Amino acid sequence: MRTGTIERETKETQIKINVVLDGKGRADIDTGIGFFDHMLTALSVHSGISMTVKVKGDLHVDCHHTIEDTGIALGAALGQALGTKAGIVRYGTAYIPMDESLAMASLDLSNRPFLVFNCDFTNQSCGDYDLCMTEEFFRAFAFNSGMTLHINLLYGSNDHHKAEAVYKAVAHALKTAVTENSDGSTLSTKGVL
Ligand SMILES: [Mn+2]
Repeated sequence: MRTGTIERETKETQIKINVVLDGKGRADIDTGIGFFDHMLTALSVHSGISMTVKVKGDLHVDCHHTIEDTGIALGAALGQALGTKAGIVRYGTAYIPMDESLAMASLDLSNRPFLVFNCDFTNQSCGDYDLCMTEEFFRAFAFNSGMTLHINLLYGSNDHHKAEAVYKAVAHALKTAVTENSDGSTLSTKGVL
């Protein structure tokens, strides 16, 4: 079973994360930020990656450290579960609509961390979740898992829908990319990632 476990503690956040690439997408999420829990639950359920995410952060400051550090730890846990990244489909791309919004995510589990993020929000926040943290979360997630990640919001007007479409698009792209290939080989002209 491909699993990753990360415990990370700083003066700003205490984080315990476990991910299992089992195709079941069982989510047990508690970050103290309701909308972020909603997004991570979508990421887990739609990727098929079971995720336990328990975070105690300095929310009396704001949500920044909690969300960014969760991205760091969740990315590290995914990277651990993937190991050398041999034997997987490697690439995934998904277009996901949510009502009036349409998001596209395309990713490569390449060990070449990169984030392209094209999504503007109208409002500052959804609940206690600052929408500007969406880009910070995915940057931390991509860089700590070894992923090239492109996110484009093609159109949309409702910020809740836009964010949810983005998280679900990443989830579906990830579901494809982590799928084990038939012969366990590394998809690379170099033979190694
Ligand atoms: Mn929703």
